[in-house]
Amino acid sequence: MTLDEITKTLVNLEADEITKKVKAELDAGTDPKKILKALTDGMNEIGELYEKKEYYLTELVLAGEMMKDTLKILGPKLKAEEYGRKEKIICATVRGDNHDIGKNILKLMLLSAGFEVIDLGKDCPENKIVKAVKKSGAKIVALSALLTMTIEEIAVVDKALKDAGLRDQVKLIVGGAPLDMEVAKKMGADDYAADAISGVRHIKALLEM
Ligand code: B12
Repeated sequence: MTLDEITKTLVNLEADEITKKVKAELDAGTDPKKILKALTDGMNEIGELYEKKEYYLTELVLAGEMMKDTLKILGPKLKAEEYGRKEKIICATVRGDNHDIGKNILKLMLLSAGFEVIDLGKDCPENKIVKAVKKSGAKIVALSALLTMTIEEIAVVDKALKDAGLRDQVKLIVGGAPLDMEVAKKMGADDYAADAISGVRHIKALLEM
């Protein structure tokens, strides 16, 4: 079996097959990060099919569920690589936005790099983020925004952190399909990364590690 097959199984929405194939690939000794990349490629393809109106919302929901099932299996494998750096990172998807697959992948990559992750989930209001920063002393807030409509929520979080006098102690990094560095900065973020792997690299740089 190849990693291509994993991508295809996801794109073809073979829900009964995907976890079996991921398990088989892990048993064969494949790097879990490579499997994750194959799945992410599949989700991107599914996004394109949705844009072309070949797939509809039902397909998106099913793909999301399949992806979640595979992350349950891959998560512990990625965690096993942990080497014990315990900086805290707060992760959340902004208010109004229920897309959490990208955020969950970032979380897994951060865990596998040895960070402690405080996951505030999806559709997360700014006051919950402010409270978590206060309580944890985290130096990084990593936000995901997938909808054009929810980009503004980044600015809302930036302002809430400023109002609480916490903005100087945290760096705000954002990601998600509708964003780029320019938009991210306009919304008050300190940084942007296009994918979870470079996201971890950027976070390390923000922490000057
Ligand atoms: C799966 C999906 C869904 C699933 C989400 C399941 C889930 N639990 O997440 C469901 C079916 C629920 C859904 C619902 C909707 N969706 Co939708 N969805 C998608 C789809 C196909 C894939 C998103 C995804 O998971 N991609 C795979 C992950 C791995 O990629 P990612 O999220 O971009 O994350 C990567 C990077 O961006 C980055 N990253 C992400 N976050 C962060 C954060 C940081 C800090 C860093 C550093 C990096 C980083 O790292 C990740 C991994 O490398 C996209 C299409 C697309 N091309 O993005 C549409 C898309 C985002 N959805 C869209 C829409 C319109 C909707 C709905 C409004 C549809 C509707 N009519 O109801 C609803 C909105 C619900 C809501 N309030 O949130 C539009 C948004 C258009 C826009 N620009 O606003 C898109 C772009 C599809 C389209 N072309 O029309 N959706």
